[in-house]
Amino acid sequence: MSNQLILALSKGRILEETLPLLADAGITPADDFGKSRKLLFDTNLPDVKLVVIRAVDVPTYVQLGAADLGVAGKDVLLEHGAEGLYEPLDLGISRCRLMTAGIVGAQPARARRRVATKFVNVARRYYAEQGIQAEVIKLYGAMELAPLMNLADEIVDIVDTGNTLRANGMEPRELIENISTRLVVNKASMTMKHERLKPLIERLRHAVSVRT
Ligand code: PRT
Ligand code: MG
Repeated sequence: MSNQLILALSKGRILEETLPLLADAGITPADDFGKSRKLLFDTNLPDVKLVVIRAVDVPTYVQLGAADLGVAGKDVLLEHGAEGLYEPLDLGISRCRLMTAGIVGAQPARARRRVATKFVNVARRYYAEQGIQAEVIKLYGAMELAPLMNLADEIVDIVDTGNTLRANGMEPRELIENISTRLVVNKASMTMKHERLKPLIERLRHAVSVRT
């Protein structure tokens, strides 16, 4: 293992909320951050580098030790599975809910409910726990369209304000999980690089605690 600490960040909406939190913890990206197509960045701390990747890829990088730490939504972590990962800190950002949703007023008619989602593992587990027979259909986006097009009876998706559902004639049904963004750490790194990881995690913990 190298002497560097690699921190993997989820790009997109989580990144926008992560950067101020990192700044509060004394970690700022080098000047060229975001200006180029570069994906690997130096920071003000000589031993800390950042990679900015697709949110769904963060657990993979950290699990396999390509990154020592990562920032990822709990939804992504639930879907991916937590093997090889510690989750020492709830960063409290990008809060939302994983929910089932369907067309306003419609009752799921089929005995075997059709569910469209990108969270297939979460959905399979959830419906099994509820004792509901479900055929889970993997989609990569625009889940709200599936019931309107009669592709599915229900969706499992992220809900924040509920505006996206409402705009498509749909309503939230059951809450599956409250979601926020988490810090994850590779298990081997936590042991091998504990001396350098610990103060970093504590600075982040402090930055989170003074916000709430
Ligand atoms: O875009 P890409 O495919 O690369 O990745 P991504 O879609 O996973 O990234 P991005 O940037 O959309 O960030 C997703 C992460 O942000 C999720 O994993 C959550 O942890 C978190 N998050 C917080 C959200 C929302 N709030 C959110 N509102 N992710 C998505 N949404 C979407 C939701 O999918 C739905 O389309 O916003 C819509 C619902 O919002 P309301 O306010 O209309 O209810
Ligand atoms: Mg997106």
